Amino acid sequence: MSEYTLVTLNNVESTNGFALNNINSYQDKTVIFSPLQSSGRGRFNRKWISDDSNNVYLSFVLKSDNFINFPFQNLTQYLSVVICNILEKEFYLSPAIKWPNDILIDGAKISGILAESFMSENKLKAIVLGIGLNVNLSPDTLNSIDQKAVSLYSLTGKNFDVLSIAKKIADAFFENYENFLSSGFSFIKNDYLKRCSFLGKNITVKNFDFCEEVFAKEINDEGLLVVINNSNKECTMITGDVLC
Ligand code: BT5
Repeated sequence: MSEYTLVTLNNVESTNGFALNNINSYQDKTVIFSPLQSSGRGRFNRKWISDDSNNVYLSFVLKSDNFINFPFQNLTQYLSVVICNILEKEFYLSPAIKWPNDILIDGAKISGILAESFMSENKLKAIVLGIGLNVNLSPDTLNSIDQKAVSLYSLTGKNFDVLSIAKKIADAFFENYENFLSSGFSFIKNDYLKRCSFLGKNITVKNFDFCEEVFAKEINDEGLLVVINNSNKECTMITGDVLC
């Protein structure tokens, strides 16, 4: 397993924001953890909702002198597989992955992942890979979210220690990180596909403000979603959202 450094904060606006603002203070393989987060962010400027309960807010600082050949496209997918393994082994849940990297329990979102990059002098210097996992989030807060959402607490009625879950996630992430870096998506393809929801079904996809009904054909060897649209044309989705 790769060694990593864990930095624990008490409270933060956003672990991703904190990591990016202090990027020069942290080496490769630093993990920033906070049990509280007041201004979490999602993709496309969306918000990651929290309350005053303890949850897992984690950001991995990943640096390299040479990001050529780095499997960027699949990094969030690698983390989604890590999270699914933990939800299955530690909590006996049956998570599904909604492309590219939302983690759902019975169709309700329990975890989201956001990768951001840090550039300097036109060069990519670091990636900050953030994950939010609803551990003790209250039913009231879950109800305020504009899609179906759950927490470990809402599913089990139990409160959990978030630091120990955060450590399990970081341990599992770095256990196979080097293997993932050398093999890319092929290293996780089977583990990813077996949790993949929506494949072989008609789905709605959204790219910016444009929604379209398509048939979800497959995930290709690069981890991209291949769909067939209404004109019977095959398209590969690189970004965007899958709606139900
Ligand atoms: C994500 O974005 O799902 C990525 C979320 C990443 C959050 C982590 S927390 C640690 C780190 N620091 C940060 O500031 N961020 C990262 P996206 O796919 O855009 O989904 C956002 C959507 O998920 C929202 O528009 C809501 O519909 C829903 N959502 C918001 N908060 C949620 C929550 N706590 N649980 C479930 N769904 C939520």
